[in-house]
Amino acid sequence: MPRDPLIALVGKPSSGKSTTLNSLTDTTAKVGNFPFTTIEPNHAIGYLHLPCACSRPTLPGNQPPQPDAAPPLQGRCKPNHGACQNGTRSVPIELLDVAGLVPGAHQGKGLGNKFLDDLRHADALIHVVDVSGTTDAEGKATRGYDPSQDIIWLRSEIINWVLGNLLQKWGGVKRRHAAIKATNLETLQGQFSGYGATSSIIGRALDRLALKQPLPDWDSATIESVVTAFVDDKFPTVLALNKIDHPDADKNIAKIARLVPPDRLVLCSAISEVFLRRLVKQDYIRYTPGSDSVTTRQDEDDDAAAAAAETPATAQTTSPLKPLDDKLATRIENLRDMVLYRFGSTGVNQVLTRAAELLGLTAVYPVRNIGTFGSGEAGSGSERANVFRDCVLVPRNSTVKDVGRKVMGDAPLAFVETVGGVRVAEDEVVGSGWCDILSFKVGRA
Ligand SMILES: Nc1nc2c(ncn2[C@@H]2O[C@H](COP(=O)(O)OP(=O)(O)O)[C@@H](O)[C@H]2O)c(=O)[nH]1
Ligand SMILES: [Mg+2]
Repeated sequence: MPRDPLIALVGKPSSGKSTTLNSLTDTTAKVGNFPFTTIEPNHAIGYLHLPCACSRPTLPGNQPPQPDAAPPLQGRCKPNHGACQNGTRSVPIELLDVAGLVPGAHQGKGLGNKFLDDLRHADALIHVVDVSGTTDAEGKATRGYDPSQDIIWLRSEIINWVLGNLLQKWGGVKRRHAAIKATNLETLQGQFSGYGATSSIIGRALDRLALKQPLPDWDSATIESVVTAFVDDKFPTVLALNKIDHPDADKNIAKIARLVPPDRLVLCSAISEVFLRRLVKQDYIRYTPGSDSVTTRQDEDDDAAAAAAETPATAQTTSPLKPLDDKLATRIENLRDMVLYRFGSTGVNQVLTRAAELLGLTAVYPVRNIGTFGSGEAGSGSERANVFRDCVLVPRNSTVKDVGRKVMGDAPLAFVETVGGVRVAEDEVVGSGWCDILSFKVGRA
């Protein structure tokens, strides 16, 4: 059955991996049971924020459109996993916290080879980079370190790890390749299957290189170029430039931005997100994760006083939030200035969104009843109560059939319907807003 996507956080020690992971996993939204059966110790569940199908105005159930009224389906959207708030859905996604990597990791430095092995099943990486320059390559405290170095050496550690594993066996690989008259693709697939590589990933890497010589004649530079092309395709990487709240961050960000394509970069301050969410839990502030605004008791009291001055007849209300001491008030003021006003948000939600974009993840909503989008059988009375209970994330170019296998397992499909009861072919490719609400009917057609 197709696996669920897995995104791994990598980086040197003290770059902020654990803080970033906390900021992605600890959501204030209501959380259901995890959809994943086994959660290993270094695995966690993050939440990807997406516009939910329930808020599409064109869907039956949301029509006729009423000006200013929320789409009626939104009020009945009750995800089994994650949450849906005002049409924004939090979809659970599995994350892997890889222990800190240091230069020389592929040779075993800092147990690096063991940690690299954890990456085998990752579909994408989030490289958490400390852009404050206050930690060196080993993660020790310093000042003025150039974090663009980390981007270079970490990528080469991953390449050298895969390369080392391949070269160890290269003699035997070559002999077998010649003996069974295998194609390059077949031989490499055998070698790279342990990294969860598909033949299309390996095929793309080989196509890009357009190599002329047969595999047994490859020199070491050619082998390295094959591994590099494979790694870049198998482990697409988002750079989470973390600690943007630090005064030294700007010049380091500017340097990295000159070296890396913009779709691979996200600026973030994980510690700011963790701090804000803690204050929300303690009733000090109002803050919606991902937004640029924080409201304190002082703000609410000021607003209430202004409102009362305009309409003196109404009684002035006081904010239910707790008052802040000077230290907290100053910290929030700094965070507003250094992070929220300058960058528009703490950035952590975009880190995950960007990784999902690199993978081309599409949200698909399997429903029992294509007329109501409910999960109950027609006529059971419950079919209208809850809509869009399920949402699965599938990779780019997945077909209706792929989704069917993921949702229904090996059960034979009679037919599949989408919005309006329209039948769809099993080889139709699903996309956002296209064949992404599906009802699978089991049995003989
Ligand atoms: N200024 C600042 N410090 C951060 C940020 N994120 C993490 N840190 C600090 O960096 C240190 C290492 O963080 P941690 O998450 O444990 O790093 P890990 O070793 O990569 O898991 C801790 O002292 C954090 O408080 C951030 O966004 N800004
Ligand atoms: Mg850690």
